Amino acid sequence: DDHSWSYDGEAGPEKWSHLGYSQCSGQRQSPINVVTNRVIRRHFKPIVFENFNQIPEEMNMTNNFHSAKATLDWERTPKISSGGLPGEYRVINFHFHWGRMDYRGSEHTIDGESYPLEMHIVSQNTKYDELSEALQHPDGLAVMGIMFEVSRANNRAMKRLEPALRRIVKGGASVSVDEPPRLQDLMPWNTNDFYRYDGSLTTPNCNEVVTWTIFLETVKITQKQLELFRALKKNPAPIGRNYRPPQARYGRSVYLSQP
Ligand code: B30
Ligand code: ZN
Repeated sequence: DDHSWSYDGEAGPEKWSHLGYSQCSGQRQSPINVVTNRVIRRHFKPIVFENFNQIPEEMNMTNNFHSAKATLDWERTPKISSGGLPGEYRVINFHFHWGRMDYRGSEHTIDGESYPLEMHIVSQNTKYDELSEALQHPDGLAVMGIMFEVSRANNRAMKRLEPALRRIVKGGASVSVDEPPRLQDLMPWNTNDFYRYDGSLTTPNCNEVVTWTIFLETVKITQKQLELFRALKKNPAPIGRNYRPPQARYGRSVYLSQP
């Protein structure tokens, strides 16, 4: 899972489409900047979360050279549906995007403002058996984006990831999380207020298959926890930053759902 693309220099985001990832120059790309006075208000039903309050049987944290990614094993697979989603989706992983400084890091921006960390919970439409198949259909994936803010308050769920993050500093490293948190505890309380738009994977091949949900409520993280992400390396340099800049909207609608 080492890559020819990167986040700066000759293989940076502006070059992805020229490196053979032609979909990265499409007209349904992610992330975007959400302009709050241009969003369309729409009352989607609440997103229905199934099995999000479960402790995973197993959680593995991997440094895949471009992010820290958690893969999970469950007794009952967490799923999301309703909430205007075009199907039922099962969670397949979560991972993070960050920067070198607190004023950058998130992929999505709100009125031009970045957050220091953005978590993506990636789900696959249950009508597709394989990820490779889901990546070929416009309703293939649903990703929920969660923004983090630095606070001195202790984030207990994130605390459970700390030992694993310390052990995956090296690119390619993968470890088991001893006491995995509930997915629910990594998420905001209020999941009824969210932005919604049609977009893509934010990394090559940039497949235009993602229904995006960005929650308005943020989650807190300590400075120390944030530094654990910044310490992760590809070989031998730090990953440093792993956010793609906002992409053009090309007339797409961005919805705000608030009950
Ligand atoms: S994101 O949430 O838009 N950042 C994928 C899923 C979600 C996002 C980005 C990518 C994805 O499934 N990519 C294809 C599989 N990847 C595996 C991976 O996640 O680690 C293979 C790859 O990219 O070539 Cu490195
Ligand atoms: Zn992501």
